[in-house]
Amino acid sequence: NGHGSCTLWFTGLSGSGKSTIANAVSNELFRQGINEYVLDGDNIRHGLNKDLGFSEEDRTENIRRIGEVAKLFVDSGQIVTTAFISPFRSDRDNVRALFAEGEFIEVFIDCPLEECERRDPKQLYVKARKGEIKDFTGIDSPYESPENPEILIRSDLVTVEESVEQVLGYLREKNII
Ligand code: GGZ
Repeated sequence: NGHGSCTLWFTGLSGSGKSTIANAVSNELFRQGINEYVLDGDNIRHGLNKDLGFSEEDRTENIRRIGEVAKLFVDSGQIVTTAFISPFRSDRDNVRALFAEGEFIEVFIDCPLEECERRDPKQLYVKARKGEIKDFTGIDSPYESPENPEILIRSDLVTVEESVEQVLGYLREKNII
């Protein structure tokens, strides 16, 4: 079908812009006629993973299953974009190990916690600060930043359009699209 396949694995805090940028990338790939799909909380946590919560064990299992699903998409020749916090480095590295060299592209949506908290579109940080939500990433549950992401986007400093161009530029440079 004229293009390569890979996983664009977005990781970052709640409110960092993962879903927004992932969906904007997806729209642009679709516009270019590329076979692509986005996995996010809406289609995974409400279905396949609706038995899982936000304990460390459940997050690890969440990411493990999503990794296996992403692998199926890549085997079928598509570009799959995933948008999950995926806070633990070891979980992300285990997913990376499922893929051939170059097929797993870690996209770190790097946004300071203060900015995520300022945005707080769903008022989840407010609730977490009050103790109404336990184990909230960045508040009372850890986020382990990627050490060597293939792509790093400072989403507090660049626009969504610039972020999309950064991702597409990478895919072109690697001759995936
Ligand atoms: C973090 C939580 C939590 C807790 C509910 N911690 O901003 P959102 O709402 O739309 O994105 C968050 C989403 C995180 O789910 P993931 O599957 O991406 O997490 S992980 O990769 O860690 O498994 C947030 C909402 O779910 N949410 N409770 N305690 N985010």
